[in-house]
Amino acid sequence: MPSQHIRGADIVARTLDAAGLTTIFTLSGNHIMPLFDAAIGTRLRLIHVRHEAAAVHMADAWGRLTGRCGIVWVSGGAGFTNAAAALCTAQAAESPLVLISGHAGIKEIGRGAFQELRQADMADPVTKASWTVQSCVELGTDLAKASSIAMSGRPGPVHLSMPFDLLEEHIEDRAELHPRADALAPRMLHLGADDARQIRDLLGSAARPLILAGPQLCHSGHLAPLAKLQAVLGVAVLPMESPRGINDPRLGAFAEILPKADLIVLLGKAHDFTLRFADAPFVQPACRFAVMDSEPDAVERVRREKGDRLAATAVADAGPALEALIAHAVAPHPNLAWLSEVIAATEYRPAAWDTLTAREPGKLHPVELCRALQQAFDRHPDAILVCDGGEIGQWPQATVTPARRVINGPAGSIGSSIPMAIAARAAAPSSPVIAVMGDGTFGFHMAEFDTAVRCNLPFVAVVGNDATWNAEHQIQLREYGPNRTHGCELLPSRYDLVAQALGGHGELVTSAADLPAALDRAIASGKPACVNVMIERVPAPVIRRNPA
Ligand SMILES: Cc1ncc(C[n+]2csc(CCOP(=O)(O)OP(=O)(O)O)c2C)c(N)n1
Ligand SMILES: [Mg+2]
Repeated sequence: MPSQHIRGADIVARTLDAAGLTTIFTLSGNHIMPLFDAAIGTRLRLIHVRHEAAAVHMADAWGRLTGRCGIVWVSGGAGFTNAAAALCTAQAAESPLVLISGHAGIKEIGRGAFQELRQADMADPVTKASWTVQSCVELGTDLAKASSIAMSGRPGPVHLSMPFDLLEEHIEDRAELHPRADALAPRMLHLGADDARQIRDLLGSAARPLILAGPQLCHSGHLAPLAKLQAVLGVAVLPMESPRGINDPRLGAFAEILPKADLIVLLGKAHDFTLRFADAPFVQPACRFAVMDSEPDAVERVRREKGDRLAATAVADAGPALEALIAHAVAPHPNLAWLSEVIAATEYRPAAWDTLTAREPGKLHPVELCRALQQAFDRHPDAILVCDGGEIGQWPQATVTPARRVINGPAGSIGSSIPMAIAARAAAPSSPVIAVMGDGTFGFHMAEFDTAVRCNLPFVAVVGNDATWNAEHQIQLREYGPNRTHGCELLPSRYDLVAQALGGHGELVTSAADLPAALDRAIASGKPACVNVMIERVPAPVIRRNPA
């Protein structure tokens, strides 16, 4: 081929390389082998996995931790459908990623092509945008558009199918095939000065205001500005990224003071189930609202739900709105007693937890597990916490205070933590990564220990092993009675030996006294590790100062 010609797949690889999007989470397949070939000679690094959903979870965690778009390559057909299952986790967590799927050749569509499937239609409900590239000329510019959409407004996943024949096609090289760097960047919707002042004055006129920040502001990079906003306004700013919503154990006894608020400012935070739809008795009927959201539909939803109690609205991105509110702050809110009351409620944890121990021999109570975890985070302040899975996942969210964390998020999906931990290590190569998950959750992606060993991306999976799908078992106990529990039992399996068998480090822990040293050994091993901790089967905490 003459040198002035370029292959479609090379356009894709070079676009990613030029944009610095060089970490690719992928699993091979016929349709994307041109991309694998095109990666040779570029800076692209392929982290190739054992299940396509894991690649999406990795890109999701990567996006949340780096603030840059995660990139996934998967094959067409079943490779794509496996990957698609993980998109709703990233969508609900407002995490930017581009899923590139291989696809039957465009010339073969409708003719019974191998793995022919309406992939773009399938991904549509779980993405911000989803389409099939229509010509080789558009491969680079469509990719740039996909990245920009993923990063803009409320961030989220975008899916792009790239037909095999377009990736293989050779066309004359020319400048317009290669998008400029700014074509991949997000389009920002800033909060105007008038809107910022209006919200500020509204906050000042309320007696007991609260600011609730949505999932995208819970990602690394926004936490310091959120704390700053609270400091300059003297108004509590609460990050919300848990499907447990107002009962998120990270927010302590927040649900107890929420009904006292007379103004709730939703900063990129959806009016949804996590707030119990902000209805009484969770929120007082006279409470007013203000909304800043990049999506006009999200603003309209609050208007529909709350009518004339909606006191101010602005269509603006959450990140820039946060900065504008800080810039326009003048004096702290006069009701500092209210701020203290909110902080006291959200920081409240039952004193009994400090000394709680397990009743059953050979097992730990989850708070004992978390005590040792907190010590590990004290020793490694740069460590990243990944939390997942059912009842056990709630305990570290309540009690461990890492500088950076990734949780499965509002989708309430389990299973993502092993891939997310691997991606966290790739994003922060010198930081220990500790992922806490249930035994059920461990099973979803345990083969990714192989990926972590191969790619030298160590992390520690701490399994709270109660030999149960306990979150669902607890529902059965509560709703249907102790005689009607079934279908949620698991075995007390040796997941530590699974890690060992795949080339990692494994520890079995059956007493609280042994856990700190086991965690130390796991971190020091420099290998992907599993600390398999036998725990009691207890319900997750719902924190109240005055339990009913
Ligand atoms: C993908 C997915 N499948 C099923 C569920 C329902 N679910 C939520 S928690 C849970 C049990 C988790 O068990 P485990 O990981 O062992 O944690 P535990 O609750 O036992 O602490 C299940 C099945 C879900 N949320 N997401
Ligand atoms: Mg369990």
